[in-house]
Amino acid sequence: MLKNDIGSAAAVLRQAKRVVVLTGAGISAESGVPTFRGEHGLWRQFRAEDLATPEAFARDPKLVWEWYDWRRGIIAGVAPNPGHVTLAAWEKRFPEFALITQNVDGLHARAGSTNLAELHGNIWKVRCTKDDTISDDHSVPLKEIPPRCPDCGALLRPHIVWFGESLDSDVLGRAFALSAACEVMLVIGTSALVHPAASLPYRAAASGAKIIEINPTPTLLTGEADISLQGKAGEILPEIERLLAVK
Ligand code: BV8
Repeated sequence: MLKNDIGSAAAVLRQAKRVVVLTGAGISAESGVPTFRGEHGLWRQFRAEDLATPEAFARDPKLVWEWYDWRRGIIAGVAPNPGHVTLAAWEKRFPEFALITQNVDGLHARAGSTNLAELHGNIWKVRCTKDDTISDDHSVPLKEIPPRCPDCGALLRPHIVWFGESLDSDVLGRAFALSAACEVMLVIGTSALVHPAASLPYRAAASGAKIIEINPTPTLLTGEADISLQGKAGEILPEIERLLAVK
């Protein structure tokens, strides 16, 4: 077991050519986006099964869209934090760098990340429930709730993966391939509860990758990590970058 300190993490990363990062809601917490399961988490006020499922949407599309419209309003008012910015810069620092996110807030892309896999979709994209056409919709607030397809009039849904729905097979296949091929995987700001995303670090470890976790609190993954840095991503990531920048 390597030492749980930033210096050890920087030493491991300094040797690495193929680095993959998996993020969850915690990477956006310091931007002001509520996480799901923390004490101020989204699920504290709502029940996931009442909102983030196809059944909930079929039962009450207006309620589900009111929830997403409220979240879009919060996200529209925030900015990427130093954690997002550092990860975007790391696309140039490492010969092979890829970012896999469970987040739907679009903040990694806004920070400049381009080699990005969004496992659970994107809150700024909508999908026609009739023909699956995907389009961008950045209107805040939504022009109408629930929104309808301008072409066919069918309900639009968030282009987001709900519980009980399969992830896009190409995106998931790429995420597993990246996990299997990396030398180091950083797992940042996730409770490591939601599958299949939560199995990616185990896939990486099975191929011999070093696992570095960044999270203020222990998670289901902490016992498996080679290095566990207990703290905030927006503070720890810039600190690691400072150490890597020293030749
Ligand atoms: C699927 C979209 C096949 C909604 C989301 C038992 C075993 C295995 C699987 C299952 C099972 N029972 C049920 C399942 C399937 C289910 C699942 O995994 N359920 C869990 C809850 C057990 N999975 C699915 O349904 C997936 N599909 O399996 O398809 C299938 C098909 C048909 C039938 C069955 C199966 C679909 C999963 C996607 C669901 N959609 N989101 C929306 O966003 O509106 S998941 C939701 O949780 C978010 O996307 C989020 O990304 C994800 C994970 O949460 P986290 O990101 O980890 O956030 P969380 O709040 O939990 O944790 C934040 C962490 O940050 C904390 O640890 C905190 O300490 C830390 N933190 C806080 N501040 C900071 C910080 N870290 C760093 N810095 C800080 N400053």
